[in-house]
Amino acid sequence: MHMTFRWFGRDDPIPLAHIRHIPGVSGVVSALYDVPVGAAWSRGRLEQLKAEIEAAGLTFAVVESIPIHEDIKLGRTGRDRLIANYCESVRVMGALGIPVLCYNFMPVFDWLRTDLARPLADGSTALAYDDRALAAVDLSRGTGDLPGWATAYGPDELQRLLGAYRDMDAGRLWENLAYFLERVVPAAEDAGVRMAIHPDDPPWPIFGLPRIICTGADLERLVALVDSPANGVTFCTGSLGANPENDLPAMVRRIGDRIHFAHCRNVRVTGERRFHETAHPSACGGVDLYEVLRALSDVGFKGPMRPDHGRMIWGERGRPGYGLYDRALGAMYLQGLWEGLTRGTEAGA
Ligand code: DNO
Repeated sequence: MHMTFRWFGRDDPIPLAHIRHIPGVSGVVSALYDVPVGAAWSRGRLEQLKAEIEAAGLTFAVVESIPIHEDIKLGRTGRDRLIANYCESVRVMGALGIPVLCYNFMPVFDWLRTDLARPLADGSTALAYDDRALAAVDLSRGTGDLPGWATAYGPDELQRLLGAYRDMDAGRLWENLAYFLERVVPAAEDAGVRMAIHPDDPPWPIFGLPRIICTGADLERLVALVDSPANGVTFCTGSLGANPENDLPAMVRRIGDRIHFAHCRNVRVTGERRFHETAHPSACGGVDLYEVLRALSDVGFKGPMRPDHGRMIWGERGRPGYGLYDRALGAMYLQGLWEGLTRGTEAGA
């Protein structure tokens, strides 16, 4: 395992130099955030980003993400050209030696929360989600009011997109995912890139849109769609852990060497489809990170791991979930667990 840290590029208030101060963090997880969805990434731009990361003494470990155009998810005419562009971006990554690509296949919205600053008992704030609050969201105003990092859509565009998904059920979404992977995974194999799908967050349908990467069975179906080591998973403990029926360590053991990236964070489930995020340690939330990491070390996980969302603490302001302080504490906690679990074993070598 090697510890990494997400960095949002020059717009990120956290400088790379500060990331470098976190003991043990060697890699950066980043992306070209301003390329329009569907366009191929330019080698020159990615090379520049890589050079900037390396100049700070870090490596470019993971691209998170190259977003997938809605026409691919919808299976519309024109998807072949968009998929060709996607393959080109994957080839560019491979040519620069960036080995892992985290992506998702969630219709319209990426991860979503209904509260960006829920006060916790310790005086910090954290991201929270409540299905009842989601039901009250007025989508006729576009995505502008939504707390999350969805691509921004104006009211008309959003209504058109939601309309296009009206007839889309989970079965067709799976078909479109298979169509995409059948074409992109061979390109990834050739380029030496490992694809790592991010589970749906939260792991259930929202706004009536299907979501298909929510359970252990879904992850197993995903890796079987194209049976190649290049077709793998980002194991996100917070996304999957929001559904108390998911047995995370068991899932790790079943997916095994198809886990190419680990996102580690903790959540406390407080009701039906209701949860808030917490500090990383097992004692702070409902996810037993000790057991998840034990399972990861047992399956010989050697990939990048990153501390996922943290609380906002010590008066820090900035991108909710992505402050420096609590994620840095998370990175230290996770490395401590890992050292304790793996010292003297092959995984800890
Ligand atoms: C949220 C992130 C996700 C993730 C994408 C990957 O904090 O984990 O936005 O980057 O779903 O495509």
